[in-house]
Amino acid sequence: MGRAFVYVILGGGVAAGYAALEFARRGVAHGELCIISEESVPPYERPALSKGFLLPEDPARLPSFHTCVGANEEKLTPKWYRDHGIELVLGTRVKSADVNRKTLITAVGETISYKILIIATGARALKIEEFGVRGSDAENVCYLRNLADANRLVSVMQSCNGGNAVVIGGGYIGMECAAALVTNRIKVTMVFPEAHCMARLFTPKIADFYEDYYESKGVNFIKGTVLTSFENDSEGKVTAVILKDGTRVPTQMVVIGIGIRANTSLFEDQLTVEKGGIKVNGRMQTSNNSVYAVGDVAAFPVKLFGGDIRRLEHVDSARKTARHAVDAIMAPEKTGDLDYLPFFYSRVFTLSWQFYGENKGEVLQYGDFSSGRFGAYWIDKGRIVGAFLEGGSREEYEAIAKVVKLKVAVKDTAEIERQGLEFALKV
Ligand code: FAD
Ligand code: NAD
Ligand code: ISD
Repeated sequence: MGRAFVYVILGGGVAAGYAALEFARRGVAHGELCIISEESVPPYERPALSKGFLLPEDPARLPSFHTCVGANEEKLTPKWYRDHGIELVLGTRVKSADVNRKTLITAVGETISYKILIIATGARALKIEEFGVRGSDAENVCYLRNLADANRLVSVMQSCNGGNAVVIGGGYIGMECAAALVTNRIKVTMVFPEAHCMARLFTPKIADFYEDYYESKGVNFIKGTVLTSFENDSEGKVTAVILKDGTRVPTQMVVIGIGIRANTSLFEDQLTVEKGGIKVNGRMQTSNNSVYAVGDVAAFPVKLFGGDIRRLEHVDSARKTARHAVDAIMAPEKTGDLDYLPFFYSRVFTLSWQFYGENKGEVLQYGDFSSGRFGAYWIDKGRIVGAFLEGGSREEYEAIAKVVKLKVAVKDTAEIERQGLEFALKV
């Protein structure tokens, strides 16, 4: 058995949703496009899963956060796909791909062929077993990547009300889930190997601000160590975590966020892979002309970084690379190389920050770190290459984005440090 399409998007996450919207805008004909997804629902805004979805009051639930509401665009409901003649093949895992034959084979043995393929398979959460620790399949241990994980996390949280949780990992998932757990009246201990939270991005001073804030909400930090084992009760539920330094932390639940791996495995021996992702050019085209890759799985040249190949694990990049691939496919003569400004953000409690560019070179920090009105610029080879701001307004965030986009030259670092945000607002 088999079906044939002109365009197939493999993966039904954020990038797939934004690609579908762009295909529709460019007038894809009914029956030409299909999205194959292992998930049982159409594409949704994954960032909502660690924010609105976990709220104790009036939590976000589908269909409210289907793509593309996160970018203030249309909401693509199941009806939208039907109305646009876009086939959704949901609850379906693709188990093999052949880019020479232009075919995909699903777990139930169906062959789906394409003329053009967009790989949008995203990433999977790393399991603690990959670090030599056993037992994360216990019913009160949670990961968070997809809707099924989020539903499970909510149900474990509900059965833990007023209790304790251990959060393993001090990155995005760890920080956002810890805030959500506290909001759900659960007492949190965070455990991570680095000296401070968000070590890939924050400076020690920036991290201090967020750690102090979390501590004021009752979060306890255990830094510089890792989990070595779980302790379980007779039903297999985790009752405590044991750390490398010997500490035993009793707990009713565990949330693990220790990074991701891009889902490249179907293509590793067929397409060029770099930086843990599928390598593409500025038009999101892989080493095979008929195959494009977008979102978390794509490693693409970032013009702003001199064409360096980067794999970015963030939603803005997923949205923009997806749209760019469709532009390159549907309007090749009018589409050049993507000129992307890397953008990262988070929202926790009443805090909210944005970061643009890269955190490379010398850092200049400004503002009032006690009141939560602060920011930072990163300067490399005499130019601003990165900018961070907590609690900014839309205009202020646009200003810091602009100084990075323009790579503004810096003559007097002391003066920029003194001016702080004003410097960006004047550019
Ligand atoms: P995904 O959205 O992960 O979609 C991949 C899809 O491919 C999934 O539907 C998956 O089931 C499917 N798939 C994979 N393999 C197969 C296969 N073999 N067969 C069929 N289907 C397959 N980024 C931010 O910038 N800001 C945030 O606030 C933010 N919050 C986040 C919160 C959470 C809880 C998570 C998990 C991520 C968050 N991110 C955030 C990251 C952001 O969501 C991702 O960068 C984005 O989802 C990537 O989009 P994607 O389409 O490439 O991958
Ligand atoms: P991450 O890379 O942000 O953080 C991983 C963390 O794991 C590290 O900070 C480290 O503290 C910890 N770690 C690594 N090895 C460990 C070990 N052996 N034991 C204990 N801790 C260990 O990854 P994440 O937080 O898991 O997030 C997963 C993905 O979701 C990322 O792609 C992230 O970008 C995305 N996400 C983004 C946002 C956002 O942008 N606001 C929010 C949620 C999730
Ligand atoms: O970018 C995002 C984000 O942070 C969310 O929570 O998209 C979602 C949507 O705003 C949810 O509606």
